Amino acid sequence: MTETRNVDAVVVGAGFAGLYAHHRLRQLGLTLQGYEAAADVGGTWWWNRYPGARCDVESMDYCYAFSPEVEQEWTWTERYATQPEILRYVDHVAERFDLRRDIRFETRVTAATWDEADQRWHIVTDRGDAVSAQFCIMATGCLSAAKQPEVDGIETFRGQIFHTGRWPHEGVDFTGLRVGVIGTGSSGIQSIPVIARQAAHVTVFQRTPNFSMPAKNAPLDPEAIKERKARAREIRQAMRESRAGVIVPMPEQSALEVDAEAREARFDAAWRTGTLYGMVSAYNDLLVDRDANETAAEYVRARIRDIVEDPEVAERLSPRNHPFGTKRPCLDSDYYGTYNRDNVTLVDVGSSPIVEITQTGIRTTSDEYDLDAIVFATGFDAMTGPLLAPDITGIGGVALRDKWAAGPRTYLGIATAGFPNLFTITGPGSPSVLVNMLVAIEQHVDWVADCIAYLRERGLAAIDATAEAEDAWVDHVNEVANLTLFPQANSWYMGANVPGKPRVFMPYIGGLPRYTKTCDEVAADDYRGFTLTPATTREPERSASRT
Ligand code: N01
Repeated sequence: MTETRNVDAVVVGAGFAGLYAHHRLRQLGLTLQGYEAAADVGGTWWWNRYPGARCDVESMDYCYAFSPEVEQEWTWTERYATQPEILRYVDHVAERFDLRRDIRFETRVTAATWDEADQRWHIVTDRGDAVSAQFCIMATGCLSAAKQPEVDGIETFRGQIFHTGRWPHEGVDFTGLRVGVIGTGSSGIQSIPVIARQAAHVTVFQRTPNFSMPAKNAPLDPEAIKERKARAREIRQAMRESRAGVIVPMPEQSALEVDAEAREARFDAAWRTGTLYGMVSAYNDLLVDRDANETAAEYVRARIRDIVEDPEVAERLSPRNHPFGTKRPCLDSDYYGTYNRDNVTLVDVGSSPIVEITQTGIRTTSDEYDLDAIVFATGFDAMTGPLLAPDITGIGGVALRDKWAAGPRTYLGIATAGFPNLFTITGPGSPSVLVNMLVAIEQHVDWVADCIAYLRERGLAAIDATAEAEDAWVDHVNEVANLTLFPQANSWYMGANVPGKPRVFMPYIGGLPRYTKTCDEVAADDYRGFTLTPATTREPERSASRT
């Protein structure tokens, strides 16, 4: 039988969140054990190596700020960093702070059980590790549980099969092959143009068209880098105070207050910025008013018609069943233009669904397509998938899977009642995927580290969200979401991409500054809405049910 090791904290995951958690918790003097399913650091950037993979948040924004030294010594080369460059950056940070030291790679946490007697988590892995820890930090990422489509016959296909989120490290040569790509979210939209330049033919199986804007990626100007480094601290602070964790001008005007000509000019300027946020924030009501939203949606459709030569293909590519921006929009490099190539075919599997994968290709309700390779760009069981993959069991033997059967329930997206000392970095109910993840990650990890320091200074064994505080937070998350158009889309934000998953808008859409202020106030008020348990007794010191 494996001997159980004792540490202060287990950190699950070694992406941006897990690595920063190691850094902060080590600074507090905690003993740590990290686990990571991948063979090395990087999280989502370790796995997502598909052709064309790059970040759609600007590289100089999508990086850590905890170290002014790293900020000065690291120099990004492109406006939007490629996946290999991001991985080099992660490696640099991991090396510089010796962050791999406590991490066991190629090891997946399979279960975490809270022991009420010793007030600790007991964690086991698929490699037979058994460890006991006072704290369990789930830094498992929001988009890390890759989702295969629910299609029959995958195992019968005689060609090669890939998932964008599990791409082979040695790369894939599509030269001369007939490739089918299923899915037109960010991963499909980034990879299709690159695959099309190599393959003999690409057939895109599109269920729902998405809104995409040109990234206008380019090498970074050395002067811009210099200027940015000089103002790095001030800019990062402004990012923290911005709604989406990136600096975006907040418009005062409604899209419906201005005439069509003025609107067109504003959208033209937004389109030219080559940013995700430019179009979405061109007017203040695009995400809350369907008529206002339709002006932006129609603008993008008009750009698709401008680019795509075949009007029927342009129409098939034009999103019509969800408001603009309510499924995550994409940034692309020549996505729509790719459909002008002779070797690219767009198949609408929204109207003629895929029936099965056969030995030789894909059969839809109306046709059959012969293929040598199939790429699943079908996304992820987002946000809750990675947290529900291990068997997590809290007070009274309650399984997290059961507690969240009707959708995730958290307090501040960072804790869930009945699971003491379990912290979910960028968990459901926090801004996470709606904002610059790097800013969200640092805010969460800092909050957790400060909370752990608070507990240790006072000799407290455990912290647990109260059910009242959690209920109030869940109500607030839903209330804010329902003020927007987001719940109208069948998006992964809503769990709609996974059959049987509860339809709940998972991230917190109230904006980063408001969220951070709430977290800070909770902490300043001696962790309002949490129950704190002293080490010497199993009775709660006080039951703080104020929310
Ligand atoms: O996944 P997705 P993704 N039959 O869920 C389709 C981040 N990201 O990997 O919309 C047919 O967006 C599905 O169709 P539908 C970013 O946050 C960032 O592309 O469900 N089709 C959809 O078209 C992003 O939003 C970056 O009807 C099926 C597609 O597959 C998130 O990750 C890069 C199907 C999945 O799109 C996820 O992006 C990449 C089926 N059975 C990702 N099942 C950057 O930073 C699914 N689909 C640039």
